[in-house]
Amino acid sequence: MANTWGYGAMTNHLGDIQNAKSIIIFGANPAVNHPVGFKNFLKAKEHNNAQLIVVDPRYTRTAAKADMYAHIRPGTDIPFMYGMLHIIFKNGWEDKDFIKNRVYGMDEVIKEAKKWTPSKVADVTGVPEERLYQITRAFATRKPGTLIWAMGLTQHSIGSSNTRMAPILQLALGNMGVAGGGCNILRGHDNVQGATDMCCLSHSLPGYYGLSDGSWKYFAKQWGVDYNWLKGRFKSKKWMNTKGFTLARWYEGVIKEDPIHTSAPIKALWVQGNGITSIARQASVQKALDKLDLIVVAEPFANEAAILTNKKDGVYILPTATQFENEGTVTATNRSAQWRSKVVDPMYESKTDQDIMFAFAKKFGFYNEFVEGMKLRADKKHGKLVKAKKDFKWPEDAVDEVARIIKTIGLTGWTSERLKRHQKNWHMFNEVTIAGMGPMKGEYYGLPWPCWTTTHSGSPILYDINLSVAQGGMGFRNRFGLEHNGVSQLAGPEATIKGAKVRGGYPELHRDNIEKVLGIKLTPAQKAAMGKNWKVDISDQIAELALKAGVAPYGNAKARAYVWTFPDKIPMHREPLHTPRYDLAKKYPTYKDKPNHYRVDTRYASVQKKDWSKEFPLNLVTGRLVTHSGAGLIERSSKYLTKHNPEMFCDINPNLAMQHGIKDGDMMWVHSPEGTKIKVRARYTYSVSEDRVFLPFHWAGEMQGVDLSENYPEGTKPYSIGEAANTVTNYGYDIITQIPETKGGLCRIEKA
Ligand SMILES: Nc1nc2c(c(=O)[nH]1)N[C@H]1C(S)=C(S)[C@@H](COP(=O)(O)OP(=O)(O)OC[C@H]3O[C@@H](n4cnc5c(=O)[nH]c(N)nc54)[C@H](O)[C@@H]3O)O[C@H]1N2
Ligand SMILES: Nc1nc2c(c(=O)[nH]1)N[C@H]1C(S)=C(S)[C@@H](COP(=O)(O)OP(=O)(O)OC[C@H]3O[C@@H](n4cnc5c(=O)[nH]c(N)nc54)[C@H](O)[C@@H]3O)O[C@H]1N2
Ligand SMILES: [Mo]
Repeated sequence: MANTWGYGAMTNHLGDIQNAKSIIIFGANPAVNHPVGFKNFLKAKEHNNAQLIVVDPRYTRTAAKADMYAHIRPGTDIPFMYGMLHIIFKNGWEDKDFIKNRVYGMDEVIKEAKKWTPSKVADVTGVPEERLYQITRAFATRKPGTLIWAMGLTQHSIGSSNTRMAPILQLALGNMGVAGGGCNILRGHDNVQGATDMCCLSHSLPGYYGLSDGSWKYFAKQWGVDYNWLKGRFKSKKWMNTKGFTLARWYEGVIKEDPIHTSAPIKALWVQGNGITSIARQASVQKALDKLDLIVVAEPFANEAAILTNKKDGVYILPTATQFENEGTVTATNRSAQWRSKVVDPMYESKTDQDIMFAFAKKFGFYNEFVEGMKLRADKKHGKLVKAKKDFKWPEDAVDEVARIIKTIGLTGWTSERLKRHQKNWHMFNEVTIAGMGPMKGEYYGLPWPCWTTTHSGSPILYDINLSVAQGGMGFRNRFGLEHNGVSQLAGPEATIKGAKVRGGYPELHRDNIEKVLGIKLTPAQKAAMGKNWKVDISDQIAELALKAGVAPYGNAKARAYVWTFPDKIPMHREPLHTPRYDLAKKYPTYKDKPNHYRVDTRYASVQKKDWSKEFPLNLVTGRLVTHSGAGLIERSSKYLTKHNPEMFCDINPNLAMQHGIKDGDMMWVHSPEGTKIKVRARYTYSVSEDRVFLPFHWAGEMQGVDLSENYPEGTKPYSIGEAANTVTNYGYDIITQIPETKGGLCRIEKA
């Protein structure tokens, strides 16, 4: 099970942050979580005197390096950003030309921003008016400015609105599509972007192709399997086009705490590369694990899913090789690919992830279908697939298959041959621009997507119309039709991409409009070979002809500030399901309960109808430590890293602690509205205020005061075990993505 908690990649890249004159960080702590990349932030300060602004409910190590810091109440970033927009529009600091030519729906945003006066913002967010004004002025007047976010914005019931709000702020300032600007989402694991792009998710096919008949048929062709065979893998056709459960709530499919909508309950769990103890609401996860018929964990350590469960049989741990014992590509946070070489052969009896999957496919009788796509090549001239070889070579043929199929985000140029060349020449690229030199001239490091053709440079900065498409320029994608409410969705006449034959905006290209849009005439042979649109064009002619005309195949449209298909057309503030300001929940209520979302009903209003803050008055913030990662098993299995953080703890303000008679180093209980509790050591710090506590989520192996040591197979127990923060994280899920509200809950504390 791969997982993708963040969403959105960097529009620019880490080196480009050095070009920024101002940097605003919402809910990210790169000094701790991206410490190597953080050097670029510090260089921007040193070289450009860039103003570093941090918005975080805790005074973090990143905040310690900042010029300005806003101590925000968790879950109130939307009011904060509307407050910024309020001041921006009032002072005329917005980029009017950019908005006119490249943005749809800003009027609605302006209307909403008017309501968020600084005094109102101060009341909701806890950030004083003067601080909001200082920050806004610094960010709006020192351009270009880059906007950074990570999990502090996403892990909320309004996470998807948060991640729309931030780009709106950048669109208003015209900070998109420029060096030193952009929305730069710092992603998590080294390959979380790759996992997302390959859609290790339940709602889409690889490359974000939707669950539609057209996509399935395209993939059947590209995989070299019969469409009907694929269909036959599902209970019925309906389920083929229906989203599955999310990682966040797979357990509902077993224990059905909320009503589910599926063809059959889940009976077996296969875990490959996820901690499981990193999922919110561990008590429910534990119940589900106990109830399963079968649990298989394929990974390098004794995954603590197998420890958490009380199940005594039907649990298998398959020793899996690490990245150092394997070869292939990964995708970085800025959409660029990296070839990774094997350091040593798989040790002991472990097998690589792909060999485990191959063995699985053999056992279940679909091995031939599973690997067939790697043996095919595109006959571009005829727009057909041909079988090129009897057997495949791993990983080259897998990489080439991805390049051949995934056109939506432009992976066509990511051939194994090119990516290996980048690895060999990684010293031939500029750190700040990632442009190649010497033999790598004309290419950007890792060919950041979209990399439209097998000779394209890659695109280091998305949506830059001042760069030719051949050098990585492009407009916004035309994804949502030509017009809405009578307003054109295409970019305005002044937003012509540099060197393009087509003036201003134009629609995404398909077989039926390409002649008209590009002003060309296709030969009958060209037409016959061409796919229906640029996303399924095996001949790659649409992309190649587009590039010849200096345009990107996906069109040149306006960015949407107003999304007519979402529950909130423009981002709206809604209080977390468990809020310490119940007075505001009435004014800014959450959503209505949502039926059948990723196969499970999700509660919103029915949770918020109770004032939980009476019993649970403290905000619960969870996050990361520099010495540990994710579920923490890897680091807790290291003697040396364990020494730095030997024990699970709770960061607590001394004044709050004293109210409960908790001394520094005492054991304390943290209770949650779920009726669960954890016992952890108190750590005094002023980095959290008296109204909130912080828990790292890197521990497992204890459950509500119970030590689970006995469940570790001999010799596998890590040097440190502890309570999981996720035993007390609250119910609550994002309305679009179902990311858990692990940064927006409440708790109560007590001396243990
Ligand atoms: N409360 C709270 N919970 C959170 C978060 C939070 O901020 N607060 N953050 C969330 C986020 S953003 C994320 S990404 C998740 C992270 O949570 P997880 O993804 O669960 O974290 P990891 O520990 O990185 O888990 C990866 C597992 O993969 C194993 N592994 C490593 N290399 C390989 C390999 O090559 N092959 C295989 N098969 N396995 C391998 C590791 O041993 C480890 O057990 O946690 C989420 N949970
Ligand atoms: N050392 C280390 N590095 C890591 C990881 C790790 O586990 N350890 N994990 C990797 C992964 S998978 C990911 S996704 C990234 C995550 O990287 P980050 O997102 O930086 O990680 P977090 O510490 O979970 O959260 C960041 C900050 O969000 C703040 N925050 C919480 N709620 C809010 C809010 O409502 N508003 C605002 N503005 N801020 C809020 C928290 O106080 C915290 O300081 O890190 C990656 N890097
Ligand atoms: Mo993550």
